[in-house]
Amino acid sequence: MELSIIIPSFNERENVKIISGRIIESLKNQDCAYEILFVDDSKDDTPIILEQLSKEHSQVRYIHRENGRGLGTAVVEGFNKSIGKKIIVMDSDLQHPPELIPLIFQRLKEGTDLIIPSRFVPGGSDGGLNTFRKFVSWTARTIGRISLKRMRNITDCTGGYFGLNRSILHNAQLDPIGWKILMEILVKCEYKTVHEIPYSFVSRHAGESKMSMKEQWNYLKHIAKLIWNSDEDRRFYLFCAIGALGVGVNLISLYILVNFLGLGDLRSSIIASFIAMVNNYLWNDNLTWKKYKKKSLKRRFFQFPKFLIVSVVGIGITALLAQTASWLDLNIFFGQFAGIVAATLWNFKANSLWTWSNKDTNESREKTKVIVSQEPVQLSKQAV
Ligand SMILES: Nc1nc2c(ncn2[C@@H]2O[C@H](COP(=O)(O)OP(=O)(O)O)[C@@H](O)[C@H]2O)c(=O)[nH]1
Ligand SMILES: [Mg+2]
Repeated sequence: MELSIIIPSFNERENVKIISGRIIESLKNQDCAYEILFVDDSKDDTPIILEQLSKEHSQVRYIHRENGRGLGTAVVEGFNKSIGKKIIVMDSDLQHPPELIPLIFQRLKEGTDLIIPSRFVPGGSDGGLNTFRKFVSWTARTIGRISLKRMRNITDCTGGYFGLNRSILHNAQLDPIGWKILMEILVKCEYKTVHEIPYSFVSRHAGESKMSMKEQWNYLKHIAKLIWNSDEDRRFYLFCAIGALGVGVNLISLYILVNFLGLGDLRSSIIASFIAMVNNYLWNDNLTWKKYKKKSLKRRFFQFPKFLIVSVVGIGITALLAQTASWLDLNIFFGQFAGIVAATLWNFKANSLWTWSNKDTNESREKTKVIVSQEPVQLSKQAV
């Protein structure tokens, strides 16, 4: 089987027949064997309609789960029970135009691993949500894109419409909390190419949205879990947390040195900073880059000096930005804050590549580099 179209459904009695008809119509000129697999958790009579549909059309199949456990697990169940080499996932309420399926399928056949129809690339539109839902959706997407590196270049990383090559699922343990299965795939699967295609997200055809506050909360829990599961993201947040801890250690040390040991201000400040750097170094060595612990004594010996050099350059970057702000007559706190952000990024990158390089460990550094592309604007007319 070349293609499986997986459709999660929950109380979609008015929609399942129409979406099946539109999919069959859109694929009628394609010479391809495909299946439409509904994974249904409905409490209404949707399963009865699905049963009729599966009798009328040989392409339509469905699984009905009595005690369904949400949208994400429904899609994973669809992955496990479908047989197509290529997979397309879409909602059942017709907010995702089935007429885009041939183009998604075409791009998959051309060899792209993951295709994401996007509302937010030129030619796409997000007309199907009201202003409040648009705002909630934008906030959720922004939080996701800031939090997870793999989502940063993807404009529509929280949508429910996407296509993929089944092979990218092979080594991934998918265990989504809640709805955003695409996020789970983006973070956990091994893929090389992602391609976004513009499309217009329209209003639901019939029935009601099942989005709820609980799902928004699940989304945040899902992001936290993915950060913990993703080596590259977890390292960055651990590094930031240790940096924040270091500020505390620095201030407490300064207090002790000045008040209890009676050292002068300048000497106390320098020693306190040094203690904080040792503190940060030890935490990072044993936690953040634990996997990259150096085995050779010589490399270990040079590691702390490397960490110090990186930190000193970081302090220089902060000072430079603070000074620039003051030259430009901007608030010094603004400059210092921008400097801290820039220095944190520098420190993380430099420590990652230099201080804790993977030269004498067997760990390969990061996952494969991912190339993200978008459909050229002139082709956007094909989007519906
Ligand atoms: N199988 C299954 N599908 C669900 C569940 N919750 C929502 N869906 C389906 O997921 C899709 C998206 O849900 P929808 O309510 O339209 O959310 P919205 O588009 O964000 O307003 C629709 O096709 C729903 O029928 C669930 O618990 N199980
Ligand atoms: Mg919907």
